[in-house]
Amino acid sequence: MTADPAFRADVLAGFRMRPRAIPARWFYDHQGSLLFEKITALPEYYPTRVETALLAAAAPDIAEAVGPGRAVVEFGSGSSVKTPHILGAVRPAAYVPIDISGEFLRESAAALASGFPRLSILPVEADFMLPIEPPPAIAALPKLGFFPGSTIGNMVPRTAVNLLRAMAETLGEGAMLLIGIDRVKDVGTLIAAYDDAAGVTARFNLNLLHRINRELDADIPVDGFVHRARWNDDEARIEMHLEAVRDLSFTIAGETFGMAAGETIHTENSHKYGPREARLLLRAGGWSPIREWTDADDQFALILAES
Ligand code: AVI
Repeated sequence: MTADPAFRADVLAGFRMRPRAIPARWFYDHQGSLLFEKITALPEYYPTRVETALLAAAAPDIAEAVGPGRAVVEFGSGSSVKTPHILGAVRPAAYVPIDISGEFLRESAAALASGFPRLSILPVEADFMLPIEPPPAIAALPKLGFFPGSTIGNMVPRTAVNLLRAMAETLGEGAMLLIGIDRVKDVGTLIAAYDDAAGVTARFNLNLLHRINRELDADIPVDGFVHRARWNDDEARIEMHLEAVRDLSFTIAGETFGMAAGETIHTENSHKYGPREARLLLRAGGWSPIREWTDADDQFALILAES
């Protein structure tokens, strides 16, 4: 398999720097995407369950606040459980899923088409971190952006603000945005969600090393690493790391690296936001929050904002 040059560059740069770090977006090869799907069904991983229930319960309110005749633009591939709730409630004029993976886009568009046979589905294969020209067919329609899953939490706040601004540009005048944001909560619940008893999140994290071995001609001894999930209170985020359990030496694309026992590779941030911080983040990104829905335990928030 020919490796993605950006993956190769990020991995080599990530192993050369201190502390070592690799961007979380590289988790999602085919195997990683399957493992993430498993994570969303774990008893400890509350975000998917709570957000889906919230969407179902708030759907009539959301439809009323959003009004008729909008095109729904979803950032990231449509999840099979969440998207139908929003499409069923809002009854949009068109649905535009945006994703960097054409394979995922085609799969999710096909799955939705059978449930919404009369809906015009216009997939766009693109990196949604940058402003995108929407398909001409929806140019004149007001838009509702949909960004569930607290994916915004995987970005450091500065990147999150840039993304929110890019979304405002993509969606144009009079747009609204419905975004899912995970809340700060007790550390025990958070750690359990990112270090589950069945070890699925550990496999998800370690799969990054398997992927490097598979795609970058590397010989990392994966059994020399363990999964770690930590709460960073200063940054209000869960961090995932891969920690070397013994002194290690390996090569990646012809370059030799050494790691001492206890050294880690930082592989993911998952920022959590309190109610005020979430609203501040949206405002910094050019959006004014207008409605908010949370579950009874205030675990997760769905926020509707206008540009
Ligand atoms: C995709 N993203 C919102 C997940 C999260 O909760 O930060 C990724 C994840 N990493 C470990 N478990 C789930």
